[in-house]
Amino acid sequence: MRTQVGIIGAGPAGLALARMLHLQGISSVVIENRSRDYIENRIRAGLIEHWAADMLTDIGVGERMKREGLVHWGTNFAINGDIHRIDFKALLNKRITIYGQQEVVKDLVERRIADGGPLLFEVDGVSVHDLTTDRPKIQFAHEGQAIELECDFIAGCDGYHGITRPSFPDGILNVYERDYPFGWLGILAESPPPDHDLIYSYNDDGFALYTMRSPTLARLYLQCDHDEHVDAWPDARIWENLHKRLGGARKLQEGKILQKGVTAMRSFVVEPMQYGRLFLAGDSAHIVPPTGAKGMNLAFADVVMLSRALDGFYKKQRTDLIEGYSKACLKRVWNAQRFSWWMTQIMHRFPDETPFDRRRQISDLRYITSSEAAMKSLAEQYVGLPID
Ligand code: RFL
Ligand code: PHB
Repeated sequence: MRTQVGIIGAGPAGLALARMLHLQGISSVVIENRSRDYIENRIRAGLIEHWAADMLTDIGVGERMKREGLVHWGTNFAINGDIHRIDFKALLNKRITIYGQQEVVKDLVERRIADGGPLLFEVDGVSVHDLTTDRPKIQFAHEGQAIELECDFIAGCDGYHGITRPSFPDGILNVYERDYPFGWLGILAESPPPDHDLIYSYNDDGFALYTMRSPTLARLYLQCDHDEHVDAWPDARIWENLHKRLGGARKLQEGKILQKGVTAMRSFVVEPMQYGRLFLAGDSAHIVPPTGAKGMNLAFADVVMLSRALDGFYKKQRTDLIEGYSKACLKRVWNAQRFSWWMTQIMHRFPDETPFDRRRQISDLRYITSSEAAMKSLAEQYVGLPID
């Protein structure tokens, strides 16, 4: 088997890259180790930045998002029940869109199939070879058959637990990371969202986030212990904490809980994001804590850069964009890392915090919800910096 770009992983990064390359007339093969059903139903991110929603429309996968996505021109911060809205429209004339990651994935899979594929699910034993030659290879098994895929380039879009990052030779990667001493318990509930916009709630009982998937479906998150099991959170405990941590800012209606999960909070970056002809994109190269809602958006930003670099290589024989890929991505990655870390550290309770820290957090929150300059700076980061 032979293709121009071998793409490992059918998450937002891999699938969006495949579509961009298709539009540029560059061939690719996408391989995914899970089933189609699994990747289309994995509940994760929900917030799409301003430029990313435009990009999805530009590449022809924005139609359902335009119909079903919930557009927000602002967001709320509650400080122990005292609610403040940051008005993105007035400050920047920009918006964010709430549309489930699994819906984006469904739209991209449908598009890929309509484009004629190939998109292979449930592949096994994936490994990469000859990365420093101009004919790198991916070996894997599919439907019981051993396959060697010869490529010009390989895109490692296989997420944090994938195989491409560990395939870098020893000594190449610098790792930068920080773990946080808490996690997020996330639920999906048949409950109307408590406000039209999201509410980030700072509370003495711990952080909570009130977001949504539709006018009748709430997506709700509670700060919980680092290694907590969902069994420690029966429904009654969840609702009690969700009411308490909203601090009376809004009323929350209880409803059936459809899904529960705990997510660890981590900041993680590897440098460089490339080795020979292997390029990492998305979660395979970096993880942000979800407080800033940047993970999927960064994955999209990486593949915009990669598709441009590959376009330059094939159409104009340019190698500078390919060589500069990692550097170009890391600028945005570190900006998003800083923002996500900052949002995380002003909103959460920390086990080693002092009364000084709590007062400092509140002071930060008061500033970003009252000063126009501070609100504008936060809004600019939150809706996402333009890709150029
Ligand atoms: P993915 O989505 O993990 O996709 C990687 C794909 O690679 C496959 N794979 C392999 N395939 C072949 N061979 C192998 N050896 C393979 N190993 C793995 C996997 O099965 C998978 O299909 O990475 P990608 O494409 O880089 O996308 C990144 C995003 O998924 C991630 O950053 C976001 O979900 C993070 N995130 C959020 N991001 C946002 O932009 N906005 C948000 O509001 C937001 N909220 C969140 C989040 C993540 C969360 N969790 C659960 C981690 C909220 C939560 C709770
Ligand atoms: C979500 O809707 O799942 C979501 C929104 C904003 C975040 C994190 C998650 O910061």
